[in-house]
Amino acid sequence: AQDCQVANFQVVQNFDKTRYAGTWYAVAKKDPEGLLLIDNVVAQFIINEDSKMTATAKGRVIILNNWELCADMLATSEETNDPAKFRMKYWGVSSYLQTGNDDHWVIDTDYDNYAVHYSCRLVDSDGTCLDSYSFIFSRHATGLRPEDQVKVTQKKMDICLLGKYRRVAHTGFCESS
Ligand code: DAO
Repeated sequence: AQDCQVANFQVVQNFDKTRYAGTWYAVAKKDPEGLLLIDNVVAQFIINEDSKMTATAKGRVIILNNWELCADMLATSEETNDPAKFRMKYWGVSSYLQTGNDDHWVIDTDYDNYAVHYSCRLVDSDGTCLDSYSFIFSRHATGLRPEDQVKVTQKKMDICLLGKYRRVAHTGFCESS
């Protein structure tokens, strides 16, 4: 049987946040309960002078049931004893957007092409995840190379989320706002 215990999920070894920095385009996403970012999702990780990682994320959202806009999110991070596992405290530039504080794990990345970014918000009593979200990131808005797709599919399986992702379109919605 497959091991879906969150605590046993493998993350990238010797994670190098400096190489992870820069722009990532979400090409696929597994949504959490009460999703926020729908599509046109672009994340930017920045390492500041005190070596701390911060992030911005943009994406199309729908709030108040039918109000569509481009969300501008900001996040700061807190390190843990595993460099590939950190906590991200995030909030919207506009007050009507979500705030939160989630565990963020970099499951896999080659830094130059792809990344599998995972967050479990709620661990069940049996150790599996009850509410998670995950981004498949690419350095290119056009998608992943076939050779990276193979690695990403394996990782989706490893974190028990194969078949749970949807494609994230990039239409330029957040470029004008
Ligand atoms: O879209 O429903 C959702 C969950 C996303 C939460 C927002 C996180 C934004 C800050 C983290 C940036 C790194 C991806």
